[in-house]
Amino acid sequence: MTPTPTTVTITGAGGQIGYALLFRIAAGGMLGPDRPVRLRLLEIPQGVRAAEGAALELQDCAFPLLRDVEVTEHPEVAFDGCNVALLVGARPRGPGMERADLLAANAGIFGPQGAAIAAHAAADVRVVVVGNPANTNALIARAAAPDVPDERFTALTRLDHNRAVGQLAATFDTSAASIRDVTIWGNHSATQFPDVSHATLDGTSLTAALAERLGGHDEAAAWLDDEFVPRVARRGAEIIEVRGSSSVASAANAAIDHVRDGVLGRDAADGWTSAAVVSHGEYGVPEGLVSSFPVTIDGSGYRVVEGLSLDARARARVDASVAELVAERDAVIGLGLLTP
Ligand code: NAX
Repeated sequence: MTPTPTTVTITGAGGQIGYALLFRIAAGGMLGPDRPVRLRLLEIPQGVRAAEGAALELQDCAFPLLRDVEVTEHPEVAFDGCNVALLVGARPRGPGMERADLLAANAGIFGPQGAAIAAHAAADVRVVVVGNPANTNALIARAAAPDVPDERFTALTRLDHNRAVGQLAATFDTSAASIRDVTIWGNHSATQFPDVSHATLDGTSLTAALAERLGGHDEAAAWLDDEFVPRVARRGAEIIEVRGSSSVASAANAAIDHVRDGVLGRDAADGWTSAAVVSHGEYGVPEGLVSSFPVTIDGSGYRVVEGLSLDARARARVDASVAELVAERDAVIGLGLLTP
């Protein structure tokens, strides 16, 4: 029997990340080789032609798993029966735009999209917010959909996670598959904390291996603070500087990893990964914030890995990033766009 197609909605589908996502999703790279997909592409009027062009190219690929593609400007059409929503389209920061303007412009996008998801999506909908400021946009979408369970709303920090793993693999001259249990804590911003204190390299302590490689624990700590953490946190800026354009294929790849793990599950032997999920107070992160945590996957989606120790250095860094999330949330409340 042919499985029922999964409806995948992509907002901002006419943009760069949208273009990098669509073909991999239609080819089965996100939901596996057995699940047919229906694509719903949501755009604003300026982006519709680009999305329509991508839809023509999708047709020209003759993907066996692709059932149909619809381009629309209407959230209620885009989210009708949606099982997986990738919220990519967002308002970028324009010249002279203050942070409050940026938060307000995005609240005006993600609030109505959250409400449309609540009203029209399938009961099992799962949402990942990619568009920045991703954590707070997810918080706003989530607040507009109070009847949808918390765990269905997530924001993407998998790109930061993958960047951290990639840096470590290069440092140890090994495969990314050798590295496990790295964590991104906090906000998808320069304050994020890429944490390796529980990470392993081929099953043994990564920090011990680092100390051995760099000649001592102080040297390892200095490398983590002065090179690794800033490099991962500023990788987006580095890509723009070198490539002349922001991260696109790596961002799409991370979004696909995020959804695939959340929907299909993840081999326990592969350890945990990172995702921004709604806090229930874990690690002292205020309830309701969408913050990045170490996560595993169970039948209903992402679950925070609890009980990990945080030393004073880690605690201070997590607290700083969470303080930024609190400030973003409070700014949105101050603008009257979110009820406390
Ligand atoms: P583009 O500017 O290429 O594409 C954005 C698309 O969104 C445009 O086609 C635009 O018309 C559309 N759009 C804007 N408002 C919309 C709305 N209300 N409804 C539907 N569509 C709308 O940007 P792109 O490079 O694709 O990046 C998209 C977003 O991802 C940006 O906000 C970017 O900052 C964010 N990123 C997030 C990352 C993460 O790890 N969370 C990493 C990559 C990226 O920086």
